[in-house]
Amino acid sequence: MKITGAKVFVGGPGKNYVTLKIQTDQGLYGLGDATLNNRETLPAAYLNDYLIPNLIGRDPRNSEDIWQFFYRGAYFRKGPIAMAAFGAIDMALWDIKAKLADMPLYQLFGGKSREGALLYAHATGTDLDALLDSISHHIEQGYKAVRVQCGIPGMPTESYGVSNVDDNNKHYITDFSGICPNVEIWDTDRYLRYMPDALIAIREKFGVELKILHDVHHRLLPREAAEFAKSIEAVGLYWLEDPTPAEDQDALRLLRQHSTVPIAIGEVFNSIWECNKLIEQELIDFIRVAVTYAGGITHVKRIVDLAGLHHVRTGFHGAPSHSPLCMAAQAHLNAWAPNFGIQEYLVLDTPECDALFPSDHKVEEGMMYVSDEPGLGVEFNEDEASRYSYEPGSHPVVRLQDGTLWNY
Ligand code: CS2
Ligand code: MG
Repeated sequence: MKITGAKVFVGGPGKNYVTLKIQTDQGLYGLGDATLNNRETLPAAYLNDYLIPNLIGRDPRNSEDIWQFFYRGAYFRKGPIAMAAFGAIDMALWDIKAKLADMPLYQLFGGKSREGALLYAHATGTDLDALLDSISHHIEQGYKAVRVQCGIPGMPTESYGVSNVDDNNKHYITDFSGICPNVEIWDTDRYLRYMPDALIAIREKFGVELKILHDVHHRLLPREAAEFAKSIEAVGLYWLEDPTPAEDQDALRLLRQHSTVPIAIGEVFNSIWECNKLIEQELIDFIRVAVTYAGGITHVKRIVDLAGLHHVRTGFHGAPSHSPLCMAAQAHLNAWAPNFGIQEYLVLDTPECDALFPSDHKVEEGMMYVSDEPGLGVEFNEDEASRYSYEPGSHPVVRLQDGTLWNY
């Protein structure tokens, strides 16, 4: 069996999905996602200029050797652009392998450990009342776990994750007005004074059953993160996400010394070499990598297995920028992983998105049910794809009030 060709498509309904289609001499094809949010043209160029010419003629069943060939063969290792491009190839090769076996992908990992995978949705409000309404809305939809992000009184601009749109599909983390980012202003003191009481009010209103998550988005210093975590112990958070930028991984020890709040980190990681210390030293409780950004199924499965040895559960990244292909790869891992925790999920199933990526993966009552179709269980409609092209967009950048650049 041989790979005969591969094509990259960039674009989608309100998002620049980077979709790879690998064709074989047996008519079977595989699909993968290389969408690196707000840098989408770069993995596409890496695929077109370097990787696809090296794929032609190879046996697609040798997905491990192909992964090693590209990873080691690049000489310069890791990095989000390369790993997203490898990730798309790897996903597509697993798709082909499972189609050859005529099995849904999760069967190749070891079958199902659960029927449905717990999801969490994003609740957001420019103030606490609006956030409480947004949480109620998600509970009415059946969600049992909700990430809560709230506007902070007196903060000069909205904080991370806050949107005044009630349309869950609005991709509030990308501004499509151009390639140059807007500036948001951050004030740690206001956040630390306001957010603990807001979280306590949320717990009081919704009771003990609701799983509450909160994302600090790398904004606190280690000592501040320890203070914050200590002050919200009574809330009983399901997780506190990215309390500090995780480059300085030893800093998390301070947080651990002062609090037992579960910590989730890893959405910006792209290799096991960024996860291994946090996992082996049990400095985190949930690993947040995404199958796209972290080199595909082959590499992420290694991370999941390592995490399983250290009581660390999965909480894969599921921002709106991940295409249904990445979400499908994660759905198959979620069905299997013995150390599955939760999956982030933002509603993707607009009619336009469904037309581009038809599938019967299902979301019901805050749970995801994996498709039983062979392979990843997602199709790609190339006629639909021809309606879309790349649109320049950007994340905001964050500055302190005195102008100092901070972490978005
Ligand atoms: C976020 C992300 O989903 C999350 O937890 O932190 O949406 C993040 O802001 C984006 O993926 C950045 O591209
Ligand atoms: Mg996050």
